[in-house]
Amino acid sequence: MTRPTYMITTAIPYANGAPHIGHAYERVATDAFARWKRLDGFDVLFVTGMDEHGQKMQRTAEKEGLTPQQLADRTAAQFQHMGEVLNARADDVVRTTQPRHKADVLEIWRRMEANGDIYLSKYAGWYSVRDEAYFDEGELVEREGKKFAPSGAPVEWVEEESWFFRLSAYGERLLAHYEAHPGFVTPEHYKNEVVAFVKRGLEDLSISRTTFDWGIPIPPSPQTNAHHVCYVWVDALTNYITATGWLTGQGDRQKFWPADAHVIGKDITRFHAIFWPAFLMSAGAPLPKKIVVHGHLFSRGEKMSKSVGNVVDPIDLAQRYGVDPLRYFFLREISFGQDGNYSHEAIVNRINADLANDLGNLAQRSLSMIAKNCGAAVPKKDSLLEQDRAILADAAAALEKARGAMDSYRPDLALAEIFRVVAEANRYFAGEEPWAKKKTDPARMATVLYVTAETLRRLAIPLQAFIPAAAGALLEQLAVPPGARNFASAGDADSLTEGAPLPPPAPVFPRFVEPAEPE
Ligand code: ME8
Repeated sequence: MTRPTYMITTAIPYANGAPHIGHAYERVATDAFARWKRLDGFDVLFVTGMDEHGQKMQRTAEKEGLTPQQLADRTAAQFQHMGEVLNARADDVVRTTQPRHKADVLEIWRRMEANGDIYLSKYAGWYSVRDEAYFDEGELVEREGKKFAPSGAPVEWVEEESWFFRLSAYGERLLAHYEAHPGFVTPEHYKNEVVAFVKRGLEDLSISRTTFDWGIPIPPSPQTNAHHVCYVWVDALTNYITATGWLTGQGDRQKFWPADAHVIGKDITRFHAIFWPAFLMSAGAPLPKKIVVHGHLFSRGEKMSKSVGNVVDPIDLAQRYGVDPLRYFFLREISFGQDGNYSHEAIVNRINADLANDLGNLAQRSLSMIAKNCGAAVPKKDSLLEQDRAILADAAAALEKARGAMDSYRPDLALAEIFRVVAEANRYFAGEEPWAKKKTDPARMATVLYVTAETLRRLAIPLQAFIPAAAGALLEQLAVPPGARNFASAGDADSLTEGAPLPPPAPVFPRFVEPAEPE
């Protein structure tokens, strides 16, 4: 039987600087969605990439005394390292300087041109290099006599010959698409912004530049002698389809297009929900199914900035708190789709309250009792009482509720549901007092320990999407074989086998203890 496919992507970060916490957040969230679908039996393609062309790259490289390619190589290695450290490696990394990608960009260009959507003209207007975006006069904000993009980036006046894309022709079709596919942009409020922008009327988009050369060259045309390079957003957005070979009909990943979800931050919805679908419509390619928008992360409410000195290296955070605790913090603390805050206190609180106290203690207490009192094997259960059946049913239902939350791209709600049952299981364990029954009713003690261990198994299976190493370690301690750790094995039929030997227990979630002040 062929498994259903599922393709998910992150935005491709600009290759002009090291990864920051926003990149880490996006990568971890996308990884959790990808892992979830894999656990649920899908054939998953998880793609990330690097946005390596454009004026911003060229300028940063000049400042650092590197070639743009050297800068791109250095940054690509940093992002690869981040993916490894965060246990969030993608199946493919599309770098926009790769030959396979250049071929795809030329192909999408050719198709859009063949469709009559590309013409030569002159651009005169405002450009923000930091956003790599054009802005109308009306969108700019003025401060101290200077003009800035809505993002706060400076803008400069650009006047040059340019190839244009007939974006203005796509307004109605885009609105019809949003209407017919209500979940196309999620959450809803970002969709409303997109719809409002399209309704104000779309202007044609300049899609080539002549005043610098760090980009994909547009093939010569009898209409001009100027050397044009592709506008970096046409180039960058095309990465998603490059990963599948769909446009050029190459490779064995074509079945993954259209992508199921592009996960992006809120600052780039216009490019993903307006420009990209219009390019694809023009090129005769199917549109991605969903644009999944996340908010931005702030350090105690403040935007990260080099001048404020609050830019944190995600690798440092992973070393300080641990990879799974950091992943858990990102996914549980931030309402996906909203902006969020991070601080040392908030991270430590999540680690100690949820992971160490609730899940960690339950696992450790029950598993060490089993090791001591049940011959280091899965306990034998007696007949189940109502409360036993209730907690097992609750754990089974948590997977279904979490699946609903993950279908809506809400990892925070999925985790809230799983940890609600962790809290229930703690109450069950405390209420049943298995330690007190060791002498008086050993059969009941064994049953309670069995039920607790089985509840842990049911919860650890979905937790693998979020905290893969720790959940894996827990399943290891429960002697669940690797082939039985997916959602299809989470139910009654694959319950723990009584009498199966268990490895010695080890703590999975240590508490975070503040390092002692140096004397
Ligand atoms: O925009 N919190 O690259 P980028 C959360 N190259 N996410 C954040 C964030 C923050 N503080 N800051 C940025 C680009 N992001 C383009 C993308 S896609 C075809 C091209 C997110 O390196 C941001 O919203 O500036 C985006 O989704 C991603 O990080 C890469 O940002």
